[in-house]
Amino acid sequence: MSSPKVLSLGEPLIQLNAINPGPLRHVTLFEKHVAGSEANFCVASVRFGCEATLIARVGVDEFGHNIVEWLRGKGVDVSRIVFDPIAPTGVYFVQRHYPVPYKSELVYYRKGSAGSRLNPDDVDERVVSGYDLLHITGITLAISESARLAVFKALKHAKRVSMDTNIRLKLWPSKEEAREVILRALERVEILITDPDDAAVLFGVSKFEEVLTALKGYPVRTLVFKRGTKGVVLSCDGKVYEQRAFDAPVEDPTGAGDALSGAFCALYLRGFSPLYALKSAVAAATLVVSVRGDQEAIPSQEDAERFLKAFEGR
Ligand code: KDG
Repeated sequence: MSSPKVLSLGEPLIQLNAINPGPLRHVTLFEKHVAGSEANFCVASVRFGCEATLIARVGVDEFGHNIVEWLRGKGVDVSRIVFDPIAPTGVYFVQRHYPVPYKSELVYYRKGSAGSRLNPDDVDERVVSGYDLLHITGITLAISESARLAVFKALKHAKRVSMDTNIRLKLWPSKEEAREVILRALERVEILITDPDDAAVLFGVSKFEEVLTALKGYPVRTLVFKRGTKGVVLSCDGKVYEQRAFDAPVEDPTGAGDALSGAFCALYLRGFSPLYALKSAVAAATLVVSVRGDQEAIPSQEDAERFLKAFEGR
């Protein structure tokens, strides 16, 4: 049987990750990585056995070439990434363990970037309808009006849709606008990935059962609810599954959610049981948390199994 095909659209970014924890003003060394939520999702879905394509724009600059060459090397189909001659590739910095230990803060330099110039002309409806799953995030809905229109165009033609709400408040003019736009997109979503903070913005509630109730009236059949150190709860066709978080050192949690979404959606599409997909996805997220960089430690399915075996009974 051929591998399921997933499609995503969003802004790939260059990440400059602080080598040392603490406030960025005192950091002298940064490590460069390729990142961006939707690019991370594509890499994770390839690692877990799907084919993945990213629709995006990057600048005609060294960082743009870096992103395209890296993603191609990771097995992502980059044929729909446009080199935009007008604007540069976006970058962001990661401040780690400050002011909250075990958390990271993202500092963006991306306004007017090539990635934010994504627009409906980049989305070919016949292409979208040829994929098994379209994955969208709240980030692409936030970065510009044209990127938002591109997402809504893709939504019209997608067979099945997954969405990670990924509300980055720094990117939205207001919580109200985030709420209104993301709830509009939710009308097409079958697999929803979210967390208590985003649920509070969207539905005014933050407990799993309350979110399930709030979702009545939307087409969501699968809810992946990330609760950080408390683990993940999954509701799938009316059944509830739970996976605790694994105890592992935290270097930088950035990107862990994307590894989780990509791994879960890939295994789910491939017909594995919801619990197996959930466990493997939490294993992938744990490995990403334990290093700097969003994509380097995303495991293969086989390595996720080795991880789970090592943790069994601990
Ligand atoms: O989920 C990780 C992403 O947040 C990170 O790679 C940067 O895409 C990014 C964003 O917009 O925050």
